[in-house]
Amino acid sequence: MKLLLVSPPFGEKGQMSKGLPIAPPVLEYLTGLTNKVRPDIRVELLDANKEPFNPEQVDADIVGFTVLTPQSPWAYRMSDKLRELGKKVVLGGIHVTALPDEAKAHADAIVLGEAEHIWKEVLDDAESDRMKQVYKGEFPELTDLPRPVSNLWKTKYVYGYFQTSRGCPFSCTFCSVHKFFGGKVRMRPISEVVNEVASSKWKLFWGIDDNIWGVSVPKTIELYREMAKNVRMKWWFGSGDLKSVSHPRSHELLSNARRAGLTAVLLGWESNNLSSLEEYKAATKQGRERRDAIKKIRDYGIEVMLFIMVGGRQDKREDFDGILKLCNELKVSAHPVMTTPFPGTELYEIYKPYLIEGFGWDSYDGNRAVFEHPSMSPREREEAIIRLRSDLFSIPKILQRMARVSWRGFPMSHITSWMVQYPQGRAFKQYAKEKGML
Ligand code: B12
Repeated sequence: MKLLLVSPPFGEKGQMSKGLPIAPPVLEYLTGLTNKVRPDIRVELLDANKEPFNPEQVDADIVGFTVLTPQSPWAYRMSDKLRELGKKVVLGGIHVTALPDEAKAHADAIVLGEAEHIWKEVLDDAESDRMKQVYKGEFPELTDLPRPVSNLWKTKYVYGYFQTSRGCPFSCTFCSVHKFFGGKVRMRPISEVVNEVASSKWKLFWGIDDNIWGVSVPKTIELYREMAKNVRMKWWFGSGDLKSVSHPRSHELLSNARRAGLTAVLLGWESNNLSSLEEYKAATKQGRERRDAIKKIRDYGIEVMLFIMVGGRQDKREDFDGILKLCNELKVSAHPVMTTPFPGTELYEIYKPYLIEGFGWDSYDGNRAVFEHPSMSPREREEAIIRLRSDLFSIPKILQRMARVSWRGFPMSHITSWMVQYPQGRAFKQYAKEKGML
């Protein structure tokens, strides 16, 4: 049996984001899982951000799509066509789990939650033509996970990935993770993570944990120590909370992180507006001294980028400029996204009465204003975020920020600083051009 796994394109109407440097982790992982449970099945991968996808040319018995919310309209369209052509389609991922009834209408089978315990049964059933409509995954223990398979790509990437944990103890209202992966954090055995990274073909990685150090500071220190000992000449970046940086063992945490190859961290600043932070239930994970945390991390030679939402119902017009001011003061960059209430989250329920009709899921991409705001029109908010992004990423500003990273991180943290800032600036500019704002 032949299996094709597809990662749908990001972008409003399914246009390709060719520049994405990250190999889709989930496809590499599902290939590893397939090889483990059904080694006889031939797997092919397709990243529709980089390669055109034509259902008529698919040479596989079964096609699996991984689906995030903004990808769902494209994935559904392609699934419908494939099914007309007699192919079997399986859908999985966060959006499918959040809205199973919607997804079910476009597939022979859907997989809810994590696939580890259920994938063999899906493949066996597909082969013997008795697929169920819905398969429910469980929260697996993260021991002995299959390794990602990185050698099937037809296109080029800069970063591979590794994952050390799933689940999150925080329950921020905007985030899908708590519900999907559960509030109990599961960690992989340290030796398995270290061996996987050490033997991977990749030199650069995205550590895709939701919080690279917030799960348990002592355990994370242990992980970083082992990485520093056993992984040579590999570097990575990831997302982290601010609170852990004020842990009594923060010196050990940060010095070992640097030695383990951490070059940059995307810090969950979440919002610059305190009422929004409350609405997002994200205040507790911030720590009290969030500005000091940034300086502290950089002093260890690790670059920082703030992950910030803006345009929420509690935000004000001046919050857009506030982000620019914050970044200019701290000489730090940010990745600002429009507040988006994803289905299945608490924020979705809070914002439901204000959602604007006529927006498809492809508009839930972090660029569009999909709900009514008490004082700003959707257009005002969309223009404000485009302006903010283009103000943030001029070349002199990028260089100024790079210079703020301590020389302890030279050269890889400085290179990473450029690599996470410059392409983003270019992509934001391109988007502004498409919207007729440049
Ligand atoms: C890596 C990542 C990305 C990468 C993707 C890289 C790539 N090329 O694919 C990038 C940076 C591109 C990205 C972008 C975005 N992301 Co993102 N991302 C993640 C992250 C950190 C990890 C996902 C991952 O790869 N996990 C590893 C794999 C192995 O696990 P998995 O995907 O969960 O898969 C398991 C199951 O879900 C299931 N499964 C999944 N797919 C399938 C398919 C089949 C057929 C089967 C059987 C099973 C199955 O099986 C797997 C094993 O159990 C998650 C956070 C998280 N914890 O999930 C957010 C996350 C998925 N992202 C999210 C969001 C919101 C976005 C953006 C929209 C952000 C934005 N701009 O606002 C953009 C989308 C871009 C756009 N313009 O549309 C949300 C999703 C919300 C939603 N409802 O869709 C998440 C959950 C973050 C969050 N905290 O809420 N992201």
